Amino acid sequence: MASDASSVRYLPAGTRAVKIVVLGALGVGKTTYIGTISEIVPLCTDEPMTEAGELVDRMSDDTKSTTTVAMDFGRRTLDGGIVVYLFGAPGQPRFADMIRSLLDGALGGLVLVDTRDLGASFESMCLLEEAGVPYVVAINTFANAPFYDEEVLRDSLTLPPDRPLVHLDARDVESAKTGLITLIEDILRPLRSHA
Ligand SMILES: Nc1nc2c(ncn2[C@@H]2O[C@H](COP(=O)(O)OP(=O)(O)OP(=O)(O)O)[C@@H](O)[C@H]2O)c(=O)[nH]1
Ligand SMILES: [Mg+2]
Repeated sequence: MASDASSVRYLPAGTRAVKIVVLGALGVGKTTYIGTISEIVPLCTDEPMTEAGELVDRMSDDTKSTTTVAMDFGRRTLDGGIVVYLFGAPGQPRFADMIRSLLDGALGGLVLVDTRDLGASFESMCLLEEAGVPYVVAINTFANAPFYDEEVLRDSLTLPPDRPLVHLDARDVESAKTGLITLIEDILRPLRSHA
């Protein structure tokens, strides 16, 4: 089984499998992220977007032609043998019940954010807060998207100080891994402090 050179430090003995969910608004790069980081051929449930959703499924990139209709699934083995099972959520708020189901048993959530529409991220963050699942916010860098300082981002997203914020490119495996490792370390921190 492949293993990363990147390290997740101080793994408690016995931690071997972790379920995490990748969330975020429509078109922020969730499917791309899982496709980039997965060591297995990912399960992808994208289907063509039709005129029926034209008025409700709005996003910054109007050239996108498919959308996730159920979930994405991938797997990544990190250094130390920890196996991360990645579930990608659909982006439309009307699938909130589906996302709640995906969050069942999840140890963490990675919220991808496109700075062209920060407000669209609230839904994902609320679902995670409601489910009591710790999360990391990852700004997925798009070419035409505005750059904001961390202070402005935290303020705009009302992101609590204890929630990590990272920048990544969902198309680049090394960059994508920074988000995953930050999340796993955040999940494991309380376990380490009680070890
Ligand atoms: N520039 C840039 N484009 C990206 C990045 N990540 C994804 N894309 C592109 O953005 C588009 C949307 O990506 P998807 O991965 O389908 O987004 P999604 O969040 O899964 O979308 P839904 O399932 O419809 O909610 C695709 O055309 C990607 O090629 C990124 O980091 N930078
Ligand atoms: Mg998708």
